[in-house]
Amino acid sequence: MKGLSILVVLLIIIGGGWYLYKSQAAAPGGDAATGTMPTELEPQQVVVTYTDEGFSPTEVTVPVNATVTWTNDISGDMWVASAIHPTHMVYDGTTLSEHCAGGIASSPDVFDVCTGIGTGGSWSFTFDKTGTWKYHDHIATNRFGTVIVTEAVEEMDATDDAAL
Ligand SMILES: [Cu+2]
Repeated sequence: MKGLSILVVLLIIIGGGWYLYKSQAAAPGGDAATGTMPTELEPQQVVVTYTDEGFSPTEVTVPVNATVTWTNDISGDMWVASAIHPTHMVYDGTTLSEHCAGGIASSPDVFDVCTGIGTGGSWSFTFDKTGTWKYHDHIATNRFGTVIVTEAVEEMDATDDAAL
């Protein structure tokens, strides 16, 4: 019986020692793994200028959670809104009358200015959904643009390469 107790104590000591050895041995690998982990991407900022020729550039490609800012360089108002005119439902599934009640966007996730932005003014929107998002000027409905929102995979690969 005494022999068994000693054996159990020995096993605990050896087991504990092995565990400590394993955790310490694993620690440098863990740190290295953390070091090569891609750091969280800065949200990209992209500017689209609204000119007399339309949106410029007409199409932009950004990683998810990027913010696109439209600046109005025309003499009239600019009203950026999700496709499809006149309902503007494509981005978030709600209609213009639902998400722009009272001329104010019902949430920051509404891809619709919901009002006219005057000359020199700007409006920003952060895209948290991947996809190809077409938009137009709700005042001059023959003016179109596209924002392509991608997963941020390419940027992460670049970070990994830089770390190696
Ligand atoms: Cu419209």
